[in-house]
Amino acid sequence: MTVAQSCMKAKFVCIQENLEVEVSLEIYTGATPNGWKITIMIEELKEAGVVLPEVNYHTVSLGGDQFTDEYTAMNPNQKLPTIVHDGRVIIESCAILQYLGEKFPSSLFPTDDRRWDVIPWLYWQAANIGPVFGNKLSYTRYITDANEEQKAHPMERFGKEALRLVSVLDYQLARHSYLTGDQYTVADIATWCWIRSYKWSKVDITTKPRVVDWVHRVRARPGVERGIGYGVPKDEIDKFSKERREQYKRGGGSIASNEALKSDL
Ligand SMILES: N[C@@H](CCC(=O)N[C@@H](CS)C(=O)NCC(=O)O)C(=O)O
Repeated sequence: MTVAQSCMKAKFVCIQENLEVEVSLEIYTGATPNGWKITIMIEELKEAGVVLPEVNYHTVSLGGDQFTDEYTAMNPNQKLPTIVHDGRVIIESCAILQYLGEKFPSSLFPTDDRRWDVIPWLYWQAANIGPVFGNKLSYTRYITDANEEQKAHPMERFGKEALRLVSVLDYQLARHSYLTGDQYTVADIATWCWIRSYKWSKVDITTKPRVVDWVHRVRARPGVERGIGYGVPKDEIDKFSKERREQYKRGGGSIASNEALKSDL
């Protein structure tokens, strides 16, 4: 759906004399760690009792939807997710989490000064966990245009750095129940989406029982259960079938190859 079409779907409701504009939330996402951040957030907001506008999902297939002119007009970075709300396009998963947290207040994102306990850890996820776990995963599972010798250095580099980040998470969890304090927030959602698939990226978190416990505690939340199911059959949420692993390998392989990198749009 184009941005213009999305905007046309906006619902206008007139309350008393004031014209209050209630616009739908258009979410462009997919079954990937960055995509699930948003589907989980929506379900967690519902769990928190927040009344949301109409939510419309649009699946972005990474087989090429991200490169279409329509999608690029919304998200020049050509990655998912993207949302459109109230005439505004927001890109970058963590910025979207912050936006939703601010627009639809709940305990997931403090709107007072305590937001500064959370925002730096959202940045930490975006700048560290996402890229490092993403690269570790690519070298472990996807990249086919490099041989084992060529892969050895980045594998060691991203493998060690991923473990260091897990120990940062463990340090935080030694002091409180969740990443930024005793309250579960958007920072947990963002980080959990990458850490929970540690077996797929082959980052051994099992030496950190607190981290493993946090992975299970977050997984047990009903909002997470529903959000993480986006684009995946229920019986494959925690363990992909052989066919899905092959499908992810093929898709990941073409995205991670140097061929896929363009020097301009
Ligand atoms: N920093 C971005 C990263 C987004 C990202 O890398 N998304 C992946 C899916 S998890 C993607 O769209 N990949 C497609 C591609 O690289 O062509 C965010 O957090 O939104």
